[in-house]
This record gives sequence, C-alpha cells and structure tokens, in this order.
Amino acid sequence: NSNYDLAWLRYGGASVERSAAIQLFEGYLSNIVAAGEGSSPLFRTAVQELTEGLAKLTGKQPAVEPNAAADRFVALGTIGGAGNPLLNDSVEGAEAARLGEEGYIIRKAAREGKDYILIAGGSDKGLLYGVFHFLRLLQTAGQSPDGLNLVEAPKYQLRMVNQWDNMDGSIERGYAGQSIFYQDSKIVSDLTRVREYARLLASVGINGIAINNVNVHEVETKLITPELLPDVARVADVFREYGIRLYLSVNFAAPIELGGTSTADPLEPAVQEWWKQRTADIYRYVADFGGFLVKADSENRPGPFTYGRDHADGANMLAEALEPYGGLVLWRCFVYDCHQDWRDRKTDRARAAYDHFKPLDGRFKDNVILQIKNGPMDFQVREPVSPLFGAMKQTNQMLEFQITQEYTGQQRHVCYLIPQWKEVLEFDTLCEGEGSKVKDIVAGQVHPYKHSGITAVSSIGDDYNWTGHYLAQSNLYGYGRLLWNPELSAEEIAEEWTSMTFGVNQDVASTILDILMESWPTYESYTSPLGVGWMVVPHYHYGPDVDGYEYSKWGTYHFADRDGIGVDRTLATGTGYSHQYVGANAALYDSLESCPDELLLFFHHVPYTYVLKSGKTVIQHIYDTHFAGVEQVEKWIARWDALESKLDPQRFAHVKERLLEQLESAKHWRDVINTYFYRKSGIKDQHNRVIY
Ligand code: BDP
Repeated sequence: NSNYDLAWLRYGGASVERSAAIQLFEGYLSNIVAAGEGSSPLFRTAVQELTEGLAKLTGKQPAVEPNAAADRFVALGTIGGAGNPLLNDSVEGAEAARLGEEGYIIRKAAREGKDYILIAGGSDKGLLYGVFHFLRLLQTAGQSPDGLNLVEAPKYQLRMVNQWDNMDGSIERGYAGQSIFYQDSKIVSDLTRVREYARLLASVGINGIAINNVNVHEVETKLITPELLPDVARVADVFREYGIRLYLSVNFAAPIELGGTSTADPLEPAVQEWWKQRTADIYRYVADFGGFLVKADSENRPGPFTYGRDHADGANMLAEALEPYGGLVLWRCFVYDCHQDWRDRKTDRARAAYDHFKPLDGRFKDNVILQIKNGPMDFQVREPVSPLFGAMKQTNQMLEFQITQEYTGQQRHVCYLIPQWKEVLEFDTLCEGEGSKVKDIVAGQVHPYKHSGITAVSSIGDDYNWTGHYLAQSNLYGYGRLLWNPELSAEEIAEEWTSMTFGVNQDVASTILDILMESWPTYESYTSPLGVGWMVVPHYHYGPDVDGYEYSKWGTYHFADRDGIGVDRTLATGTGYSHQYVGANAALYDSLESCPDELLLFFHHVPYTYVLKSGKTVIQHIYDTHFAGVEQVEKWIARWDALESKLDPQRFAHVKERLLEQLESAKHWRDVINTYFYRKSGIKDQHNRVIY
C-alpha cells in the first residue's frame, strides 16, 4: 500500500511466478545468522534487507540469530570483523585481501556439522552488496546451492548518479514527474521516498550521488551554506545507510552570489579562502561529503574564463579546499561555444571538449576528475565515442552517461540503453596501442588514475513507477549492473531485470527481452539517420523538427541541401575532428570508404545517392529505416497484447498506452523525415511509399 512501485525490489508478489531457485535454497532461508559485527548502520541495513527480502520471497519471516543454532542457515559476516568462525574458517586471507572494501563472497560452506550459505563482505558495504546479489540470485534461474561460490568486486571506484533536480521541485530533463528531493525551494521533510531510492541504487551497487542540478540556480547555490546544510545532512544520513556518498553541484560564482566577495577569480586569495570556509562548513555537517560537481563556462554558466583563467585554475582552487577532507572535484568537460555563428563551419562543437581540455593535461590536482560525456555532442541516439577518453594520461577521467532519455524518447518510447553504453565501453581508443578500451580507461587501468569511474544523469522522479515508463526502469537497473561488471551482456542484464520485475513466466520474459533488445536500433531507425543527430524540436528535444536547430547558435547542424547531407569532419576538407582520434581510428572515420554506415553523416557530407556498405543509397536507407521502425513498434504492440492475461492489469495497461504513444510518435517522425528528404532531394522512394 505504498504510493510508489517497488521496481526490481518487489520480491515476488501475488501475480509473479516464483523462480525455481527459491525452492532449491528453501532449506537455508528460515534462519539468518548475523554474528558479531552487527553494530554499524550498514551492517544493520544488510541484515534488514535480507530479512525483508526473504520474508517476501518465501512468505515466512526468517529468524535472525547471533549464533548458529539451526542446521542450515544464511550466515552474514564482514571480513576483518570481530572473529566470526563461520566466516574465518571458509575465507582465506589472500582471497579476502583481493576483495577490497566493496567486494564480497557468496559460497556454500560447512562447519561443525552445519551447512550454510555464507555472505561475506570486504566491509559492511560489501556485505550489503552481497545480500542484494543473493536476493537477486534467488529470483533468477540457473543457480543451486551446490557448488555455489561467487567472488565479486566492482570494476569502478566511483559508481555515481547525478540528479538534475531543482529546488522548486522541477527536474531538468526529467520525464517521471517532480523531484523526490525538493519541493517549494526546500528539501522535503519526509525522506521515505529518498530512502527507497537509496535502496534501489544500493541494490545495483551505486555508491555516490550528486543531489542537485549541474545548472545551479539562485536557491541551490545556498545548499553549501549553514542555512541549508542541516537538510543536506539529513539526506546524506539516509544515503549513508546504503553506502552512498553525497555530492553537491556548485555554482562557480557562488562567492559573488552569496555575497562573500566581489569576484570569483580562482587565483584571488579571498575567493580561495571563501571556498575553504564553505568547505569546512560542509564537512561539519556531512563528515563524509563526497565533493563538488561543476558545470563551468558551459551553456552560460559562470566559470574561470570570465577572469582570463582556465579550467585547471578553476578546478584546482576547489580541489585545494576539498583536499584536507579527501573530497573530490568532478569537473565537467561539456564545454563548448553555444553562441556560435552557424555559418562558420570551423567552430565544430564536436571538437570542443578535446580542444579545451587536452592541452591542460598534467595541470589538475589529483583530487580532480574530469567528467566526460560519452560522446562529443550531447547524448544523441548515435554518436562516436568522445576522443577525449585516454587522451589525457596525467588527468583523472570519468565517463558520464545519460539514463534520463532526453534524446531517446523521454521515457515515452522504449529505449533500452545498455547496448549503446556497452559499445562506448568497448570502444578501443588505441591511446596506448591496441587494447586501450574506454571501459579500462575510466577504471584507471590504462593510465594509473588515482580516481576514476562512471556517472550518469538519473531518470527518476516522483511518478508512481519512478521512471515514467515501466520498461525504462531497466535502464536504471542496468546502469548499476554494468558499472559493477561491464562484462555482463545487455541480454543478461535485461533478463535479470525482467525476472525480478515481472517474474519468470517464459512468454513475459522473452517478449520483454526482445522488445528491450530491439528498442535502441528501432528508435534510431525512425529518428535522425546515420549518426547525424538532432532534428528534434528545439529545447524540448521530443519529436521531429528537421531544421529546428539548423540555423541556430548551438552548433548542431546536418547541412542538408538539395544534393546531400552530413557534416564534413575530415581533416582535408572538414573540421578536422576525425583527427582527434588516435591512429587507425582517425583513419577509419576520416575515410569515406571505411567510415561505418551508422556514423557516416557524423563524419562526412555525401550526396543522397551515395551507396552505403549495406548496398543502399543514403536516401533509400532513410526511407526504408523509417518505415521499418514504425513496423517494429507495431509488432511490439501485438506481442504485448498477447501478454494481457499474464501481467497485472496496471502494468499491462501502462506499457500498452506508452507503446501506442510511441507508435504515433514514430509515424510522425517517419512522415516528417521522409517527406523532408523527398522534397529536398527530389528522389523518389523505390517503393513509392513516400508522399510529397
Ligand atoms: C543537455 C541538456 C541540458 C543540460 C546539459 C548539460 O539539454 O539541459 O543542462 O546537457 O549536460 O543535454 O549540462
């Protein structure tokens, strides 16, 4: 009877078929032995999560005991905790050392005639992750207690989300209602929903959150002052119980706006001192505060450029203030000229991040991390990978994804983004020769970064189902899972999510899996073609407007004319962006012959009659994909309809309604795009479907 959906933490429920795994583990699930350590809040969270999860999954409240009385049970323990024989006897020292604080072991163990499932954390936090893994295991096929032996540790140090929530309760690029954090310029008093969000995040291993929009307006500027810090501290307390560290987005001009100094010049001692004081205040309220997230000199936000300083000057000033406390500066690289003259093809927005930051390599303090969007533009359905990854050997880097579907259907369309993110992570930058993949760079494994990781713009709001579209929950879930282990496949992640969220019915599972896996290519097929991007309604970014941004200042052009389309980013005749890549990658994109079809128009301007590797002309490709995309959505609707009797009415109806909306929108896209290019090119569709 809560007023929010439990997402993948529903643990069964009346309409859900139980996984066979529950039966296999049944004998162990009535007793939990939580020995010794049980004092830390995180340990308590772990015990509580396991207790509640098992109660729901089995229908019986498990007994929680300090000592092993029953013959079979689940034992919880923390490595290095006060001598727990159940743990110490079955975990070797060397093994424990490899786990790190966030890792855990789940294994079948035996001692003194007793038989148990051991969940052992590298710390209480690792234990909590182990508990969530065990609960997941009980809901997904393929595992039995025999031979159970899992040793897990996360790939990334920082596994974060960024809320783009504003204190008036709105969410920038939010498609799932209002903020769960703020209302009427205040932090909400009832943090129930925030706690529930912390559970969702911790269950997939997220360990950091920035709780306010990177565009910091007047009210949010005050979040770092004693006026609002008591409330920030309340939020931090909730997240701490789930092992999640709190960060704040800050306004670079805060010293001026809060009336401390007349300048925000990072080299001015009074400004430096001002930030040191504010930082000291913050740590008085939140002792484990994570640090500052900063959008500076970007889209009209203040920054060091105003004072003739560069980004290293700006970031280092904040880093110095945070350093005594171990805090970090997450400095965003989304810096470009948003007032450009569209006629000047040399100001290529795609080049901007690399051009701004690469020359600064080596100048940042080691508690600064550059936060780089996955692509050089802005979360389009298809972009190449940002060439900045790996280009700075002496500067910490982290990757920024966007879970909120700003440019991918705004949680009205299904668009499962894990396959897209996997492509980014698997991209080989060649920065240190073959095998210099993005996934390893942002793990600090190519260059030995002190700090690194992945973050993403969150997708949640106060909608009943959190994400606007039930199926969009899979992106939040999958994001966390991918950060824990980027080797998981998109299918595996989708399967896990589906069985936890919708149960193990085969028809349900296979339909949802297919829809999710087909969804990104489908969205791409009926929107902007061949990597060119944009063509969306300005500002809102939903629905087609081919020339919406074509003659504007934002640097997002397609250059379609009567003869052809695409952006020439080659070295010889274009912007030279292709040569921000290393060696063979630069050559791959630079040459028309080798450039992959899906990115062709990102790198090249070609005639409509240019023949793709697929054998089709560009124009016919545009026509065909736009028809195919709509047909695909029609097929999903038929498949979804077939699930009516197997799903709860509420979720069935909700997804159905969204699919119908997606269909309408896909038709709109198809017709606008196809007609536009027919009129521009005058070339007919081979199948005569496109009308003038
Ligand atoms: C774009 C959004 C804009 C954000 C900006 C950013 O349209 O609302 O403020 O990115 O990342 O995607 O700062």
